[in-house]
Amino acid sequence: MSEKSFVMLKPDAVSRRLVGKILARFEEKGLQIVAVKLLQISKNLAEEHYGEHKDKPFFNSLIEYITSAPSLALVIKGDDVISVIRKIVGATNPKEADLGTIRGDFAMDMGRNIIHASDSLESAKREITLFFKENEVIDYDISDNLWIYE
Ligand code: IDP
Repeated sequence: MSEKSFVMLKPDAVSRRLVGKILARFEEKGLQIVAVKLLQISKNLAEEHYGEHKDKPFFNSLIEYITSAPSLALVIKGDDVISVIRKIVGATNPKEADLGTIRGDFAMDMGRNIIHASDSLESAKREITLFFKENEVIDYDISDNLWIYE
């Protein structure tokens, strides 16, 4: 069964013009973009999205970074999409992320790690609802899914 994840290209990814390269990795893998939105995240939205980290020492700098310039919010669909995307994205610390992952190939610093991806189906649901209205997620089928899935 196809599941959905929330993915966000953070301000450094957009400002460094890496959007095309990053989206190509998801598309080439066989995943499907079902929603996309360029937005400058407000302080309120950033604080809600990262609510679980509010007591961490890096929280304020994280909010400042995420709200500093436009981000690209996405919903991506596919089988086992949460774990497949987390593998493509790589470890939180880009210096430790494997080469071949997005963070491993494009980033250097925890505080500039260029991309967010949901860590569970539960958080995906919460994050999709935070960033998108129901009618902004387009649940279409494409015929080449037959060449991607058995
Ligand atoms: P994740 O993005 O890989 O799921 P989380 O632990 O949920 O990692 O942290 C959320 C975000 O907070 C990270 O992507 C990163 O931008 C930032 N962050 C996490 N730990 C640190 C830190 O130690 N210093 C600076 N930023 C951090």
